[in-house]
Amino acid sequence: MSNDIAATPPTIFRKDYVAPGFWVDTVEMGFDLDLHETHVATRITMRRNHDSAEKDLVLFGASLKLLQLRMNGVNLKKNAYTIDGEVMRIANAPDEVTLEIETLIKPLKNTSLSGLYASNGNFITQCEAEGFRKITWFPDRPDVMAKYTVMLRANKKKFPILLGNGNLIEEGDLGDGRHFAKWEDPFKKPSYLFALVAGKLVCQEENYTLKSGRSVLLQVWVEDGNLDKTQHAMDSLKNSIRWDEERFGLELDLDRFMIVATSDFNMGAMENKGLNIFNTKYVLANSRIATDVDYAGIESVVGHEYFHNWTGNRVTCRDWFQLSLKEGLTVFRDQEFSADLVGTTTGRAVKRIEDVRVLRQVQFSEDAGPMAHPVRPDSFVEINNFYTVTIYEKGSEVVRMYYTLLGHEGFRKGMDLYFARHDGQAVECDDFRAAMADSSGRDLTQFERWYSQSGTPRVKAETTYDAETQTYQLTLSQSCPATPGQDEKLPFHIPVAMGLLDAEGKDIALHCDAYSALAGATNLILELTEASQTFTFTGVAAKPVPSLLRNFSAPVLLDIEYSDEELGLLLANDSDPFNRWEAGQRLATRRLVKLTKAVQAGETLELDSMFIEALRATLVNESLDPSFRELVLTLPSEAMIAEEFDVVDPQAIHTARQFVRTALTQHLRAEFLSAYEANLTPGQYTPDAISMAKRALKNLALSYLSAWSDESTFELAQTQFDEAENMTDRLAALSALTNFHGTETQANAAAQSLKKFYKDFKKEALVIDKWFMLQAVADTTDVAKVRELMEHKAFTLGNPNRARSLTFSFCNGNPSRFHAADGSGYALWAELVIELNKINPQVAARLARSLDRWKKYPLHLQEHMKLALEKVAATKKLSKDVAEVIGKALA
Ligand code: 0A1
Ligand code: ZN
Repeated sequence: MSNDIAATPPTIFRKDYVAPGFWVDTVEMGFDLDLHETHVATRITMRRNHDSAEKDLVLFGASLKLLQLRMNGVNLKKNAYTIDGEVMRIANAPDEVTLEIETLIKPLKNTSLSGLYASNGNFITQCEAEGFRKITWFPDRPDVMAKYTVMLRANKKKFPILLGNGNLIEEGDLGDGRHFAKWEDPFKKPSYLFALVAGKLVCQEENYTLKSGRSVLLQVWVEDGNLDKTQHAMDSLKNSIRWDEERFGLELDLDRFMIVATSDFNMGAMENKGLNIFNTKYVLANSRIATDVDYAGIESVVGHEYFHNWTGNRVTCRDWFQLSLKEGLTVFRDQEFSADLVGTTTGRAVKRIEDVRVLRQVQFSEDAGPMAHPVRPDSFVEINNFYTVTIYEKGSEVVRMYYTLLGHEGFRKGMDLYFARHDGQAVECDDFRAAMADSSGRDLTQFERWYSQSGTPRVKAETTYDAETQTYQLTLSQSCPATPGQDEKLPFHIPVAMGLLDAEGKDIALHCDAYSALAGATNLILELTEASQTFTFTGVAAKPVPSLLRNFSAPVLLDIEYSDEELGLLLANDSDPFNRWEAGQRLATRRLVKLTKAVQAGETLELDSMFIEALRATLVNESLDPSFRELVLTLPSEAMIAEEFDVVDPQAIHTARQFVRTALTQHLRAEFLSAYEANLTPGQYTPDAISMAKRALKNLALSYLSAWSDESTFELAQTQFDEAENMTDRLAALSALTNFHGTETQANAAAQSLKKFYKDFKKEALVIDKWFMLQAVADTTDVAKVRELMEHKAFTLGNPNRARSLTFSFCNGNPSRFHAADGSGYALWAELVIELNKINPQVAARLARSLDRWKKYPLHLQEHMKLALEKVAATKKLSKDVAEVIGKALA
């Protein structure tokens, strides 16, 4: 690296963990809230932790003006402490300490959206992971848990609503145009769960009766004008409360539970104790502005944050390396919640397929790139970069494997033991594993490798059949590629759910030597623990077709050679709906890879009838749930196809995939039209599973039909757009119109519809985000068009949702255009990362990751990407966040 590239910021290691030198018992805070300058007075009572090797009293602070620091009533002189970066050390502190700290902070200037900041004139906080230190000096680490009392004071007209964690214990006027509210949180919590909100807000509220008979107050707070969009969030909250009582026996521990929506938020939402703060995207919904996907997203995020109250808040993380302890577990819980709410077998499978799609497309890619890290990382530079799909989604898969291995009851016993042991504590991933092991009596020692080893394991399946002895042998071998810092891997403990199908596609009763107690079952969980293992099945009358990794029982890549006929049989018959879908994806991937190569070689493209007929049979099979048919008919994304290649050619992939879409429409036009007609949902919009499934299939049909450009399909899309009664249908139609490759008149009509959409919804920020996003991923949108859209008066990089809607969507969701041969996409990316770095490092670092996999592209593209990466690396005042991502990409 050249000299002008800033030195990489320091790395923090898990092995260096030292318990805090002091515990905190109580925290009392007083806020004088002012958007320009907020005064914070904090009194902290602390006592020495005699078990710690740390003898100093250590506090963290960032972007603070320190006005006053008193210890046990005495002003601390400058020479009584040292400050190095964010770390303050007070040496020789007595064993019992009361600290009184006064700080001054500037919410309006805080564009990082971490700490205390302003959003549309309201005050919002975000303290995870290390935002509390932007409010006051404090031992801001998750293993320091304390009880908080908070006094909020502010101008009553400007900030009529004052909210904090826990219970409101006092409120009143101060006489000078200001008022106050005092909040007390009865539970010990780490500082990252602290929150306050102040401003002009309105709420939908309801008294809700818990199973125990206790009544609690539920509130959803939004900005004025949005009260017609809170019902779904409220319903989702009530469903979450009920579900956690029923499935895990966990009750809401507060008398009051609040959700606040803000349009300026870095992530999805935050589980602050009793005062969840949400991105508006995961609260606001009605049929006019939100799609079915939005409704589902709200349900799962409301659930996720609520479930954190036990998995995260009551039992929290010892240090940030244990982040997946709360996140993996809570994602598993929210996935199960959504699946249980649908209730049907197909509904569960559909949810599972959707979750696995995300895992494979995003997490497998992360695991194969420069930012690959274990579910429990060993080191990081900036913790905010580790709120990743590996921590969340792979972490959830790890929890799911306990569930698969231990069964429904066994898992519940493990959870019960986990809470019995650790309520009120800050613990490690190992403690969770110990609870699962001890409650079940199972040896889960080897299972630890799922936490310590990064990379996606590959499982290879080979089979032999001996007709004479009617014996079938399945050999499973595992390996895992090298990842940064981990060249060699040891075998994982992998649950492989499986069955065998006979020639009619029926499940065979299994007799496996290693599982004799389960003889006759049609579904077995094989446990692969060695590098290679052979499982022998007896009494197999004819060569079967194996169905492996049912319900995606482990986060691995499965290599198995199937013939087209075998995949056809699985697609038509497998009793495991996940593998039924999987067979269709395998058929499609095989063709997409071959066609991509044909595009590169300049050969003519052809789609075979076996594939077309298999999809036709699924499409017209009305005994299958429409949502399942929609999933089978959806081709693997361009990103998924890219994973099949060592060197990625985004334009060839795009051409091949578009070709398959067009060819399918050409052959299945009539079937798509009937599917369209058969799945209309007239009448009032409801976000129930059946209607959502119908809309999904109908709109998929529309999207296929619009790949075959003719007058009647354009009209179909135009009519749907004009007459849509809900956002799901309207947006799908607009997307079809925008992506229509038709005449100039049609292109003009599509442009008119885009304009109208903007005009009709310009007051709805979340809909304008969709408007930008739809254009960002349109295949006609090139770099120049993105630059033009960036000039639009509604565009700003200052709002994360808006920045993501256009620029992230383009860089991550429009690969054939982003990877333009002249490198113009990367030049745009570099400009954006540099600009965002000044405004909001967390958001900048997310975008920075779009070039993670740059070594997977052809050399001429790599050269352009490297230049762009180096340009960012050479930027002055690069945040830790961006520096870490870029540093790892260039390493
Ligand atoms: N704990 C939240 C996610 C979250 C993490 C960091 C944030 O700011 C840096 C904000 C939210 C969750 O899992 O929902
Ligand atoms: Zn979470």
